[in-house]
Amino acid sequence: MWTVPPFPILAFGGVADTVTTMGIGVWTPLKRFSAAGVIVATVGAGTACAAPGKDAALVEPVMDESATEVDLLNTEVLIPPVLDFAVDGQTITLTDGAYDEGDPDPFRNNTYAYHIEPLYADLDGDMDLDAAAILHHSMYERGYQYLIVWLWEDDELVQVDRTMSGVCTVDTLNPRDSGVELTLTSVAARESCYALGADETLNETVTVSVVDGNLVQSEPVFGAVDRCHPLYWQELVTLDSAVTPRTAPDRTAPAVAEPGDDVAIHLLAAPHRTDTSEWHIAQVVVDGVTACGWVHNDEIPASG
Ligand SMILES: [Ca+2]
Repeated sequence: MWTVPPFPILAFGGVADTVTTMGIGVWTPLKRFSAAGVIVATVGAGTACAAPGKDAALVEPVMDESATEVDLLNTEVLIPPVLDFAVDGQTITLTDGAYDEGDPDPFRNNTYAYHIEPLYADLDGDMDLDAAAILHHSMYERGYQYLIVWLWEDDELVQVDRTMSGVCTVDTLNPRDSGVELTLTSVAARESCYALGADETLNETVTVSVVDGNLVQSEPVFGAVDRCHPLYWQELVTLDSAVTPRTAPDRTAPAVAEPGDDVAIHLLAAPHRTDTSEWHIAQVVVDGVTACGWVHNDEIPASG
């Protein structure tokens, strides 16, 4: 199942950081161009089959497609953090779907462009179309592909301030009933393809949705959007199931599994547990399917 990545140059690099907290909420609102629609359908009235007293007017929701009228090729975009969740990303302004920092030093110049232009799906299941796109960042030989998600909220498109970490390339992005499906080549969270050997990547097909404002993986099993494949220097440490892996490094994020659930939880760790991070990515194996989840350091027993 391990495969060679299509090209080895992709890695995170060069995004300026500004201090803030990592939120799970939403970000910049964009302009609204049209209104939502709800139709009222009268069912049964005037028909031979209508039962007496049953001529009720039923509200039948229709998908609100207002988001499709927002210009996402020319807009500000937040570049969400992927390597360090304690910092915020920077914002850039896309013009015709691209941004060039204009640094005269070609070794330092950051450029961004849509790898897959915005498409529309109802990611949070509230009967209005939301948007998703893949934005490719490159700086010299380095790069990263960001899943960018916007929700239609209060008559505006609002960007979710999270993306998937550990992604090398996204080959396809398609709308699904309750999210977007990606076929991707991925690595471990917080790592870059650039720094890896060719055989530490994995091809996957996953569906991403938004649950209570949280960007989550909804298929093939519920979990974090961040990837959790072990690198060549990591080992899997099986944890007691009393821990609560979450979809984000945040105590308020949804639980991937609750203590006592019939799952196996494997921490991705260096052999001597030199990682002193507050949060650690783990594999959560549910019925043989591996999801990813974040485990707080407080829940991990100290290694001898
Ligand atoms: Ca929606």
